[in-house]
Amino acid sequence: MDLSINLSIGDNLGDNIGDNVNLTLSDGQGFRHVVKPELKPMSFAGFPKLPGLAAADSPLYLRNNNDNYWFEQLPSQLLYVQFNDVANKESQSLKQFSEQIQQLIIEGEVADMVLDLRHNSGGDGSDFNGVLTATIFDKPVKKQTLGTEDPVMTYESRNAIFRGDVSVKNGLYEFDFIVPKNISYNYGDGKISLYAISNDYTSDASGSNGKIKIGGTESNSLMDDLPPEISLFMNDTTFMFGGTVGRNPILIAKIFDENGITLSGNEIGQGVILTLDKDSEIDVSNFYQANIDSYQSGTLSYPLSDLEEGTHQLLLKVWDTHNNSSESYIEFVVADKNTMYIQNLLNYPNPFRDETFISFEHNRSGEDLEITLEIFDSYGKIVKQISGYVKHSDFRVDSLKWDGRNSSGEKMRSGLYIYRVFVRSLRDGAKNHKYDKMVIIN
Ligand SMILES: [Ca+2]
Repeated sequence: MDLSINLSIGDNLGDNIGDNVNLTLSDGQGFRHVVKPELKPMSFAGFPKLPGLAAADSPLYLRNNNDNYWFEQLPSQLLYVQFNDVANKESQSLKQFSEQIQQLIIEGEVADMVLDLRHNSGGDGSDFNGVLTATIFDKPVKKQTLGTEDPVMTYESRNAIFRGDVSVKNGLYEFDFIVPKNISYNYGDGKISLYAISNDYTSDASGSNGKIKIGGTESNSLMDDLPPEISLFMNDTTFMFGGTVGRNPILIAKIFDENGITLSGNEIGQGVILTLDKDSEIDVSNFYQANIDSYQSGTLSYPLSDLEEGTHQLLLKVWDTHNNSSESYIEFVVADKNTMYIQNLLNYPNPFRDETFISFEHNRSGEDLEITLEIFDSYGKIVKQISGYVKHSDFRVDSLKWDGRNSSGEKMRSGLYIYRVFVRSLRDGAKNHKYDKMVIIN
């Protein structure tokens, strides 16, 4: 049932307002009921004011919690002491405060004492166990914006020298790192930033110091001619070169160097530099993290987004702290999940004499596939066709075999042959095919 309410007010809101206000109720069947409400004049003299609160004393333990320390003498010679922070006050040093309390005790003014530490967050952290992330920054440098959209602006920034995780055991931690050769050599204030979180994620801690001296060169530094080792993957470390991914894959780089790597440099291009499809270089150093308790090995996880379908090339360049660099290259294919994609088609052995096995990978694992293998001679004439089905196909299909005989069972001569694999999904009919060549040696 539709029910609507319509309130209409006449144009003249004068003394006769009661004649002009109608409340109409109507339903979907056209039933209407009009109510003329009885109106009363009203005047507004502002919102009511709350009565003033009585000045009541807070309980003792909630008073002056921001004060580092204070006391109050209570009846029956009870001394209440709240001790919130071990830090001197301007008005009274901690030493003076404790002397004052001592004096009260000596003078016999105090029979009992309550020492309230409930607002004291202190302690030495010896019960803290977790992971600490440390970042070391070089001295600040002045940089300028490009000024392509807005006027050129000068700003200060710091290059990170090291970023890594270290385990905290009973409140204690230590970590090593190598200062890269490419820092600016003048002495100045570097910065160390620390953040720790406990193993059970219930507490954290942080701190920084912007007064650590960084600069100069080390003449006795260890020799290092070995560039960093890099292994590239897409999404996870089971990825194979040339594999298929979706449109938003994550680049994973496992990196090792005996002396650690350089995160970013004063020289353009010294850092962890990514080049996608031979396009411009991107400094992705901020996405690198040294492995826990190690300055030598670490992982880069860099999300790529909105990639076009097709084959992409990716190059990653990494510098160690001794100015040795290395590059690693990977190719991958971005495919729409609605298309059938075939990759890594090959036959083994090749060349072959008696039989060869054909294998390929695709993006439709788990689906039922119809597969047709066709063999052509070097003139393009079809010599053999083999068809079959694969139920719940794996990512890789390697069950196709050819014995080198044509459809009449005759052994084919030595030479080059072309084969085509045609794959169709029985789920949605998506299909594709791929050619390659094989050689028979008799
Ligand atoms: Ca090295």
